[in-house]
Amino acid sequence: MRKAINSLFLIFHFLFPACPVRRAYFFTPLIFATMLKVGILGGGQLGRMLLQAAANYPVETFVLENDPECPAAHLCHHFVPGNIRDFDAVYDFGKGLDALTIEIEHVNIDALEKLENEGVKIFPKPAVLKIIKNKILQKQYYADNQLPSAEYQVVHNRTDIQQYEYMLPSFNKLAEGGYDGRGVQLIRTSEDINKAFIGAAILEKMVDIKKEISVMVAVNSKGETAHYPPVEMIFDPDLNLLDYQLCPAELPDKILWKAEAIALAVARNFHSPGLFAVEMFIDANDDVFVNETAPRVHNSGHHTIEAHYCSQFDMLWRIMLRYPLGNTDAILPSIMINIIGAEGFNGNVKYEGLEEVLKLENAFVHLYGKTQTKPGRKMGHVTFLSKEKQDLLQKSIKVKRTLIARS
Ligand code: AIR
Repeated sequence: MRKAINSLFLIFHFLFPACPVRRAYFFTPLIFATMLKVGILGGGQLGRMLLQAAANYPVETFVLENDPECPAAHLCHHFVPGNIRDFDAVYDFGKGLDALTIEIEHVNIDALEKLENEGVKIFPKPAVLKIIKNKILQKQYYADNQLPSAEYQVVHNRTDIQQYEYMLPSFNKLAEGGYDGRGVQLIRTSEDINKAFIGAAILEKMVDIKKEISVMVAVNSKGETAHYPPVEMIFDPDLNLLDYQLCPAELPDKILWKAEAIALAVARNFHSPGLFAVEMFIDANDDVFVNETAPRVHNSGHHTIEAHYCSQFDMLWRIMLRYPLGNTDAILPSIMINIIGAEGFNGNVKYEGLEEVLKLENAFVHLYGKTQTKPGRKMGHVTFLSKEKQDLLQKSIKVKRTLIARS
């Protein structure tokens, strides 16, 4: 039977070499187990870790990114220099490929739509990227799907914000372009209204946050899902960047079930295969609110590399290559600490304290290969596994004090 299908595809391939389904995407991995060509838009640390996982699969990898020295450049089969925001660069990059994914949202979605129409599989679908890339559309999506999210208004300047003074304290978030804390600011009182962003943005009522968690959901092309246990995120209040993250989050069952149900609904309603990190708040009344969703591998899933049977990166390859979804269970509880460029240092990076951290039991160190450090830049992360929460917390404090990315 398999031989017969193989022959049919070979005949089809030679008769219609230009047909968009010529690479027989749907059947190739199952029958031929040949090398599919998969491209990644962006070459930062997320791309790098995705490529580390790709090494286990029959896949030929391509990266599009401006900087030939970026973290992912030396781990792919083919590095293509180019701007991920540029239509022609993305279209030319993607047109010979079987599938594409992103490791940062700021990509040219029009080019991805054209590629999708021509038969290239995009993870996630460009329609989802359009919603997520724009915070106004993203908030609208939660409202349309009855998914709880903090009250908000669309604003463009300080005059708009003045109308909603009753909502303060609120966050002013640019609709497009921000990431890792950029493009987000707190408008605490009417005095802060002066600093309002000019341009399409939202004003989002501040939630009285008790806990911030994230649930990673995997959706395959058949619509099957798998989700990872929630992680608890602790942010650096000054940089608005993830400081460290515990897994599993400590939650009463009722909140855990609520959060998992919401995360699954967020991911399923996109009707797209892919990996989705659903970030949520739990407030003082134990209500759960969706904060935002990342349609890709995510910082809140780094611990899965060592602490879970199937890592988030492995999972995305399983989805893209049409293999069964992996096991999301934890092997052991874990903590993950981001190594962030130290304040006051700009330039060629040097890591202080690396040896000391490597001496710690069950430390898994990931340095991203960025040559230049600057304050607040994500330079690496460290994961620890342990049954004891106290042990995890102590080790994370030690890492924060010891491992410094400076110039
Ligand atoms: N990234 C994407 N969205 C949010 C984050 N943190 C990752 C991606 C991207 C990299 O951060 O991997 O390529 C960019 O990092 P940097 O330090 O060059 O700005």
